[in-house]
Amino acid sequence: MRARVIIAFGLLLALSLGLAAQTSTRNLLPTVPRVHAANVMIRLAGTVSAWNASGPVTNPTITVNQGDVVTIILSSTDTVHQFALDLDRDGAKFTGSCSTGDTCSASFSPSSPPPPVTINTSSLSGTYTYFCTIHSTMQGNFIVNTGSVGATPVPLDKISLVAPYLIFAALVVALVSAVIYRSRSARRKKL
Ligand SMILES: [Cu+2]
Repeated sequence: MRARVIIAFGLLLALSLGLAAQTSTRNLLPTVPRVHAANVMIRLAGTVSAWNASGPVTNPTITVNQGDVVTIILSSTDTVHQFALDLDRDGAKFTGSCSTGDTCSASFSPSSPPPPVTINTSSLSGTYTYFCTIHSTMQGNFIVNTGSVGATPVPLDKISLVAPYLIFAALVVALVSAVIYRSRSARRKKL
């Protein structure tokens, strides 16, 4: 009779331990944000009529996620061009030295492609204009999306995280109960 009470008590203890562990981890375990930042490479071929004039989409809209590091590889198919991104959105047009607050390439021709232009978008959001500082026909949008960056939490499978500990606790309780039961029945036999 006593043994049954002990075993029942052990099982109850294991159950309550499990419930306690499950409840306490519910608020302690953080959710893990998704990471979207990536290295993005864009190729723009300069032609007086448009960027990427020979491609399927001319003056293509460049869309990236905030946090992406964008590398723009530039080339020219005809004459001298200069890539610029109006980062401060002041709309200023210029040629040669880059306007303060913007990002530009060097001037380049078919025989002298410039070093790639790298744009870190971690503090950018919304729509910017990229253009050729020499030809007004070469202009497109550079869009930095912010919605999907680090914003989608992934819920953790909390039960599977604590399950090994619950099983261990239940085994310990069962073992202790069995030992107590055996020692008690041995003592009873002696009597
Ligand atoms: Cu140009």
